[in-house]
Amino acid sequence: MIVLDILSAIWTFFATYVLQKAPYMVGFLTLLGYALMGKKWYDCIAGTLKAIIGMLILNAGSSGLTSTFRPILAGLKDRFGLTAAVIDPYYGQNAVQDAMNAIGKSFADTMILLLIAFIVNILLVRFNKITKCRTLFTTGHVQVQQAATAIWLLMFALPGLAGEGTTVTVPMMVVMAILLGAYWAVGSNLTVKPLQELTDGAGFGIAHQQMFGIRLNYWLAGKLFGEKRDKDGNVTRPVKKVGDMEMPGFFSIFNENMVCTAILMTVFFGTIMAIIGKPYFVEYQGLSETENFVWYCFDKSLNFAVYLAILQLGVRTFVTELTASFQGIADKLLPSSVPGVDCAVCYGFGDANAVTFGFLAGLVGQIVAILLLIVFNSPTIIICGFVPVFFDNATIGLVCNEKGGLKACLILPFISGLCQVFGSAIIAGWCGLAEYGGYLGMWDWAVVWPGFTAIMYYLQYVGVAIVVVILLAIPQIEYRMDPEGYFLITEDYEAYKRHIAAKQSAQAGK
Ligand code: ASC
Repeated sequence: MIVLDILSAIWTFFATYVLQKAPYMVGFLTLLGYALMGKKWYDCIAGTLKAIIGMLILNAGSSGLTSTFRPILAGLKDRFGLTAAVIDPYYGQNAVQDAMNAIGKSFADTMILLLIAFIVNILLVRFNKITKCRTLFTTGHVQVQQAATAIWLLMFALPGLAGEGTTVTVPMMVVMAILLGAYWAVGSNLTVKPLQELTDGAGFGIAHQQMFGIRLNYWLAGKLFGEKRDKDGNVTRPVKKVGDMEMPGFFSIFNENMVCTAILMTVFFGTIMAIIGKPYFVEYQGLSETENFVWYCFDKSLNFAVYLAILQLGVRTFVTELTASFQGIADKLLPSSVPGVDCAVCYGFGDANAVTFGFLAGLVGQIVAILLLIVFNSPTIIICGFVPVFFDNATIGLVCNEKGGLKACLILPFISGLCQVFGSAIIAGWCGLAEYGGYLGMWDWAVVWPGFTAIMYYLQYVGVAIVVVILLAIPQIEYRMDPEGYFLITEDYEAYKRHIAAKQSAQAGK
């Protein structure tokens, strides 16, 4: 008994302070990796601290962005007196909490769910010769948000499984663990190729909330806007990336990321803040009556560039530590694997301006979609939340720019913004979460999960099985498309590039 108590206490500590807190999870993996590589103890400590501090810096940037700009977007709702659901992971989590309270159910077993999910993830990667999964999730905070939304969607689709009692049933937990575990492993695995290409083999995937979105848009960017060659190998459709654009005269200042972000954000947020008006900021945001409102808007907008710079510094601080040490884990414990990390980590790679352009294109898409909902009298109105509109679309924009250039970086995030709003309006209205004021709203949860929910709603247990089979089949299909390159891409990126070049020249020779 005592042994069990001790084990349970250790687990609770680990789940609370490490698994759910990305900086410490990254630190833990760095320590483990370096230890497995047999590094000196003081090198292990130095590397671990650097990884933790880098992640904490990244968090300071991302939470600075969120806390500064979320109230501005949410202010639109109050300004127009809309009864609207805000799409944002934190609003979404609160909405689920309130909705569960309202029907007299409670779900307090997040820790157990995370434990099962973590084990499922490790097993899927450990046996990746069979499963073809190559990524270990390190972002517990998003897993908790997703677990909250998934439980509501499952209870909606399969009320029988939820049972009559006040707590969540064991069968429900099992189904949820299988579904979420498969989604996490398969989703983050899907991002390996786009991310290795973006970072030139830095050695990580994304473990976040737009993993299917990244892969689909990466594919679309290549198909619709990517480089094309004729039979002789001449380029017939070149790709002009954001970073290739040489702006003349005044416009050349846009080549500098900080200046570009500052100017564009001042124009965009300045307009939005002007529409909302000073009284809202006086009442809710601590602006004093006497302060100059134009200067206040200018100051807030400049902070976007500040937080983005902090975020990128965080990435530079920790990424090499994590990926270098992960080699130890890949060699000794989880072959051919890479860590799956927060989407913001990729903002340290590719063309920095693509982050800004992707975000703005997504914001325009969301605003257009919201106006359409209002014009067509939709029963559910959505309001943009900062986290989906920025973190999803900046990530998608960055990946699309790499594959399909500026056009892809603007058009695909714009469409993604439409999808986020329309998808969220449909699912949040249908499953009843809209009434509680929020929905998770990130790309996968606005597009992929509504699809899963519909399959399970109409086909019940058969639907659950179909969703699991679809998920598990995805890495198998990807593997079969390039069996030689599939594991090479994580094991030795330079060799992978040679493999792809050889494949391309063989094809051109045909
Ligand atoms: C999310 C979420 C956050 C941000 C962060 C981005 O989905 O809950 O706090 O994105 O992870 O860096």
